[in-house]
Amino acid sequence: MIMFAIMPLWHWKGGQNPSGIRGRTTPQEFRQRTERFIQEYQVGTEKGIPVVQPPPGADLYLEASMWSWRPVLKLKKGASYTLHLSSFDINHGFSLYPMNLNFQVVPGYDYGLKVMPNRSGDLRIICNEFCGVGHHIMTGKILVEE
Ligand SMILES: [Cu+2]
Repeated sequence: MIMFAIMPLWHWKGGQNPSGIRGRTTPQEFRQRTERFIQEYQVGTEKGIPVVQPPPGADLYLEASMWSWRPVLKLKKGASYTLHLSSFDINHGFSLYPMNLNFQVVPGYDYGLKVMPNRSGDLRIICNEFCGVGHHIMTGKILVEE
């Protein structure tokens, strides 16, 4: 019974489960939103993927689709953002390397996470949900600057 009581308590007190903002969307709607976000903040391209540099506090849109993450995000260390994740086609998994962060990315759902990068460098996004023949090449990038 103690363990049973600890489970919900740990969700609020444990600090390891971010309470995200979950909303409904459609793949088309989320793609349009992502494209608008890219148009607004694009600063370059990397291997055909747009690189965006939004200001601190901005809403970030990251779309997973077979087999890429779009766009590449350039963020500031210590600034807070809301990261919106969704998929265009099937279920994918967002895993941030080398940090211990894992989220399901599901089509039709917009999962908003409050994020604040606490180290600078080059972070890789890896898909951790098997999604077909291109699964192993499905990597994305988040660049964090000082
Ligand atoms: Cu995938």
